[in-house]
Amino acid sequence: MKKKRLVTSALPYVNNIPHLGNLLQVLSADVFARYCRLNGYETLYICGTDEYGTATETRALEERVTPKELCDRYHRIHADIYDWFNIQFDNFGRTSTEKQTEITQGLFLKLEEAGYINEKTIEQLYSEKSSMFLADRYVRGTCPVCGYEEARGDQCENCGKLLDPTDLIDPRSGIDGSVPVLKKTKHLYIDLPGILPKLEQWIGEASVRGFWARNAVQMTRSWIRDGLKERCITRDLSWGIPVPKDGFRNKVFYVWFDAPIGYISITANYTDEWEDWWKNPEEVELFQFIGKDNIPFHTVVFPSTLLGSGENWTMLHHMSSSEYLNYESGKFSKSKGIGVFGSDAKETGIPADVWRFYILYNRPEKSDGIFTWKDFQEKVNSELIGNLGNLVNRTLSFVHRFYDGKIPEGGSDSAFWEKVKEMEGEITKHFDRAELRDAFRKIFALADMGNKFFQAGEPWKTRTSEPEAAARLLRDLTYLVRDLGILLSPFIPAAEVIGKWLRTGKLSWEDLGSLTGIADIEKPEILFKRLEDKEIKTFKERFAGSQKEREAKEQVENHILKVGNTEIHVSGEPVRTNKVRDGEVS
Ligand code: B3M
Ligand code: ZN
Repeated sequence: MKKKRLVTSALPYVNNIPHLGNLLQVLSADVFARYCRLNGYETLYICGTDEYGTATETRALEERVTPKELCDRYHRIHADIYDWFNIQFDNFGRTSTEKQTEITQGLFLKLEEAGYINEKTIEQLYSEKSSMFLADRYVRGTCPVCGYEEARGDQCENCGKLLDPTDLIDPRSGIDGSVPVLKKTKHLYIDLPGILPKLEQWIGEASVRGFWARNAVQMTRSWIRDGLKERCITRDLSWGIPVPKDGFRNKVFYVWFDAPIGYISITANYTDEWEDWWKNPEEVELFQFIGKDNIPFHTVVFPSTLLGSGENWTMLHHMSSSEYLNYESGKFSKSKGIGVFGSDAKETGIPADVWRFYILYNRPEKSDGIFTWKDFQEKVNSELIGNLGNLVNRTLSFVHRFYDGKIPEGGSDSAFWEKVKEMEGEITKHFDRAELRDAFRKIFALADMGNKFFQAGEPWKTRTSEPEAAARLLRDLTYLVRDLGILLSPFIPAAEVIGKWLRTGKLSWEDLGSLTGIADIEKPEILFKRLEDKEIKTFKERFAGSQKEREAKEQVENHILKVGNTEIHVSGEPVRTNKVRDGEVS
């Protein structure tokens, strides 16, 4: 029996517009889920926005809106961008829902019942002016190491040293500038060391059975080796899930405690049968796609929550944790606004599938990857167009033109098909292990083999000199083109058009390698357009520097002044109000 496949990608925070590095997760999971559906697995792909926490609350303060309004706005932006990239979620939900509260509180109560929740009193910096405890990063002061005066309580951005807020010299509140005082407060901790024996046993088995990515195994091991400590799961905030326990009712759960539970609640908001997915480890395999910075939360913290609850949860099967995708010479950065953002990609006029092609062709699986405009152009022109597009086009055009669109009758080249089937088997194996980059590259190798076969067969000559050989060649190649359409469609949904040209109806993985089912074809069109030097040069300039710099440039060029959240033409007329953007908003 084929197990059902539950696919998730990391739930993006709502306080920013996603850049290509973030898109990588959502896109990878989409490719995998599309593959699973095509290959007959009952599949559910779940994602959504991660909405609670300090970052949202502060951002809302800055933008002078409520956290809820902020989340509504960014949830839409995320949903629209993913929609443009043709991401086929079964549900793209959010964490700020009733169900999330219900399930999170339920898990907490189970953990408490099992004895895995401890209470501790700690001293924390408190702003009397705002009547609030300050999250570490909202305490500012002078770094004790390098003397930088704007150091944050969790880390000095100047010298990189990790800090405790109480280490800062002359600490002050980053929210209101007042001098904070130390005040005693009680917090709840999840007893990770207590759960550790169960966790270790589970990791030992699951990491092998689910062939976790190498970085996931290494990082998980080193976290445990460095000694698991109890983790605080409560915060003094209002934007979050209330803690259902006397003495803590004015606190909420820490965002990383509730965020992964979002996968479950987003499913529950989608279907009442959610337990068939999440409490069904016998029949369901959970595949999770995340960036490497989120590994321990998915392999240690979240599994501990589930194991500690004593309930029968569906646990992580395969962990697909990608490396970073860098931009030109530096890092993509949401906070600095560097790189190409989801919204920018759309504005270039380059189709979503071309972006999908390059991001996935370059998917950083074993080491960090890099996005450069030059490489983007080269790969698109040589592989997507020069190799794949060329084979599809020359084959189908030839059939259309010289065989009147009818697939020529005749045998097939068995040596060729043996090789094709061998490669298709390998590609399917890569897909099943979520080795998407390897799968993708091998598909292009298959197209390359097709091109060489075409070239060597010289059908433009043999069509008259050896008509049977030419007919066999074109027949073989047309079926290869169909296979390529199937294999590629999870990556590039536009490839589904190949099925339409071949008039085959909906294709599935089972059609791979088969030599029946095509009778006559439509006239093919060009799949993708080349990227020209001139446009690449323009994009490179347009997307240089940070979003803020670009915006300033644009404003100067357009004579726009920005006042608060409203942009005003120097003529005095407001042009865009409340435009959401990355980086600082007034
Ligand atoms: N929101 C971090 C991020 O967006 C965090 C992931 C949550 S996954 C449950 O990168
Ligand atoms: Zn410093």
